Amino acid sequence: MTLELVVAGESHGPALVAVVTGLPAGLVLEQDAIDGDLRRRQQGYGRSPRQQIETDEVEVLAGLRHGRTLGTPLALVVRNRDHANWAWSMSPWPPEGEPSGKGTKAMTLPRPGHADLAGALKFGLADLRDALEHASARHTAAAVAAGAVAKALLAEIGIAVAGQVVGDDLEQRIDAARAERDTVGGVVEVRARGVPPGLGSYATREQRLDARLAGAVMGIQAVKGVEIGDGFEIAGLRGSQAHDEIVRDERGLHRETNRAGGIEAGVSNGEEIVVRAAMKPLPTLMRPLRSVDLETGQPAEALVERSDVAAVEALVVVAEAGVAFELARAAREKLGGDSLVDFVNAHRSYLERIDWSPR
Ligand code: EPS
Repeated sequence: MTLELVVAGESHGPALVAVVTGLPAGLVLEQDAIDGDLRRRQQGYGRSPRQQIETDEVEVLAGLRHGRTLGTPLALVVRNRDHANWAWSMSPWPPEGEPSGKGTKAMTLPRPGHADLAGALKFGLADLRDALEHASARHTAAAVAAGAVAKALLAEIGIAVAGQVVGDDLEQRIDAARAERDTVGGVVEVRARGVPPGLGSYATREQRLDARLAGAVMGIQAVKGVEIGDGFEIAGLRGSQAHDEIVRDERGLHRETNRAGGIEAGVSNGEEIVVRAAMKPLPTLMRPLRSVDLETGQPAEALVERSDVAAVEALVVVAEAGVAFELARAAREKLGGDSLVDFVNAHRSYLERIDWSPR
């Protein structure tokens, strides 16, 4: 039993669609909790005017009845309100009538750092819009909706996932960059409390929880680095300083430090899971970098279009969703169960066997 997620959707298409399979039956979902995370993702300093057009809300098309999962594929939809302005350009079927609205001209000026050039070459595209639309970070709205579902499942076994921006100078950096028509990135941290020892496995590379979380977070648009625990700092320490000594108390076997970020040998060790992600500065620049016009082959400046100065605070919510989904997936693999009751009971009896309780 495992959890899977597929997201379909283009940034200016009609909607984003997330399909989640592998949920147990009987999980209660709260629309407000999902919409709350969607709203958090839209907020944050440095976002583009696009966020004033969108009011992201989840619609459920399948897999839920009267607020409870059915144990069948769950289909979540987040509509793109901006699609109304792109209806001709982003029409799924050949558009009728004269071109109108936004995006009617082919894009041929790839932006360094965006999907434009790699996508055009890989898929043989003449209009870069065919590459950037699905690659766009707009897509993360649907992943956040799925992540909120994963959080609801994790809450049933006492796991809570929360993130924050690392560093306190983000707003100043954004103001300074905006004044110079530039962009910034940043670092975010996600922590998961209540994760029992034993999620993930060293049996194969694919099962290692640290590799899976790194993949989940690196798979988010604009993330270029991932760290588990004190990952990079540990490299410069001695072994005697780098590891977390084992002690026994009334909660079972625990650690007094957590340099490993809650994972050893690809398996959760019962301490808080700590994942950090480094986000690159966004690639759509109001003072564009050098590029080449793919239509003429001549040097040119990269495309300039509406964009964010930063989306670091949005990444907090998206990274929470990625970590939550992967932890929920690992928990489904470990605990199984077609109904939520089976899943929760399996968790309880496992904790009894290992004599462990969360901090
Ligand atoms: C993005 C470009 C901008 C961002 C978008 C990601 O979109 P637009 O071109 O419509 O202004 O706003 O992010 C979102 C729409 C969102 O909801 O996060 C990009 O090129 O990746």
